[in-house]
Amino acid sequence: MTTGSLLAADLVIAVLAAAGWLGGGAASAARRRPLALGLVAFALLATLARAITIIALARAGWWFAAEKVLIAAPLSLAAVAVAGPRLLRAPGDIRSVAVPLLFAGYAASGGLLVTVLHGYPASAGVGLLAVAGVLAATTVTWRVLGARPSPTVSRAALAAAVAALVTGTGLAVTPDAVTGVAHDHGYRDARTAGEPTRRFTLTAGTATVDVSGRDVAAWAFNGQVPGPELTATVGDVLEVTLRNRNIARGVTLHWHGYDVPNSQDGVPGVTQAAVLPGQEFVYRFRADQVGTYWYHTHAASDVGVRKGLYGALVVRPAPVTGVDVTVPVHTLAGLPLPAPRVEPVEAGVRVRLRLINTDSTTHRYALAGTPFRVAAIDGSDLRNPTPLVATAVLIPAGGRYDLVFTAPATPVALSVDGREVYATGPVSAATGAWPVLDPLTYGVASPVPWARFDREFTLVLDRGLDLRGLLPRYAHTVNGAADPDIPPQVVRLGDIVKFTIVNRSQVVHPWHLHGHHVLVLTRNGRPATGSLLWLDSFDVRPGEVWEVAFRADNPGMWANHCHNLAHADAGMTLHLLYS
Ligand SMILES: [Cu+2]
Repeated sequence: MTTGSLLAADLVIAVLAAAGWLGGGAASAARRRPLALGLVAFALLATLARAITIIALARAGWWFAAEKVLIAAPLSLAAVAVAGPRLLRAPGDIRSVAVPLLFAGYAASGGLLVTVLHGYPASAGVGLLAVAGVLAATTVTWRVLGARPSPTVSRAALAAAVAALVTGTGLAVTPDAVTGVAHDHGYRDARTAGEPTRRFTLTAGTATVDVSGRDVAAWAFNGQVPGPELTATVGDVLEVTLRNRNIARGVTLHWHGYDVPNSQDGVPGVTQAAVLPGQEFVYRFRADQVGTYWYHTHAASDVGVRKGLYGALVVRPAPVTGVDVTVPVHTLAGLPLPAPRVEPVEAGVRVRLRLINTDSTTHRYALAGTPFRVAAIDGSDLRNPTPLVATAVLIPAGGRYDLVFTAPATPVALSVDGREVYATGPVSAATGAWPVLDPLTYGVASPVPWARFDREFTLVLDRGLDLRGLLPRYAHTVNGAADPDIPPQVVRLGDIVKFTIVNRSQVVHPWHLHGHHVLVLTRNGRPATGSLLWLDSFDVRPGEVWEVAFRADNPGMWANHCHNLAHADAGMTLHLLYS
């Protein structure tokens, strides 16, 4: 079992245990003895099972197993200790165990609420708050059921509540704000020294586009979704004029995976102001990285990208031979893009498929009918990639894979999540059961260029209630805080920086640092053994721990966020800052 599935199992069992105790309490209050006994037996079993999942999580190296033991376990144990003996004494009136059973239920629910609502980091204040809540609920129950509340319990509830308030509850801690930082970008400008300049104009506006025969209201560059494919030859200067016709929330261009100078990065409020209707902005940078990339708006990025403000950016080495096809995958108004494309290719011709995932969730790609190699990931070539047969690849949100093969005499077909998007002829292949490539073990290793790190940061990805704004929100958090309250990570030019990224939540977080490519060191404690993997987008699945490193060689203030853009919008955005 993976840590992620253990976490999911632990959550389900915790819910069942809480439901069992609460149900048992309610049944005994209603004097329904057999039902009460059955539910209590069920709750006991679930509580025992929970002990097993927590031990398994600890053995799997899960960082937060201790916290489950510190908060959830004492409450569960207290519940069992209070309710168990009373039940075994087999009292005449089963109603007399209702309060202890309900206490057990409140305790189990309290532990669950701390995990789900508060998230990381659990503090003494939060623990005390949970205990106070459980004791208060128990006191109220006592009164409702007509018994006299125990003065001990009432006093304990009061004491826990006061202690929680005194410790500041950990809920009201305000981390250092990002404010007061001068945006002084000593960026690498694209100085022209006679390089050819590739000029494009992208005009953002609302548009009605045709997707599989249906009219869809979209936001589009130059009236099309995806926007025009921007291509260059390495060494060219790219000059892209962005105009906004009528997107009221503003637009920008972010060059996803392209390590441009900070001033060209297109993050509104960080590197530039959003381009409002009637305005324009000219981006200019040298195309000095070959490979497959994409561009998208970073203003209101969740809705903007989803509605269609994106396109491919491909920088090729000269000259290009063979067939070179870009496949940007997107979901527009629930409809999949691109439309299937069938083009015969002569046997023996080299084919490169540039797969781009422009959605906010992972896609599964399968190439049937030929052995192929993954030549590059996120624009970086892999070292000695071996041929793959009947193997699927998973591309994270924002990620790119270049698949290469020599066209066989028979047709080949590429499918995304089982839907064919590109083929050289009719192919019938069941690809759903194919194993998935692990890029961390693919290709031939080279030595990691760094042995020590100048700075190390840990990012714990989680969910939790964010109470700092006007209205509470259930945010996606990093280290217990949500944007704009997550302190920036400050580095100096030339530092070798290590990030440890831990996913404590129940959902995948595709991580994306702007302006830099990170080298994958380990995943779940196991070193990457394949070709050096330089990524700009990687899925950190529930329960996973990734260690990645990069050289701080591109000064400025850079967004560092989840590329599930709804998550980024709901708090999961922070910044990397050069001091
Ligand atoms: Cu996320």
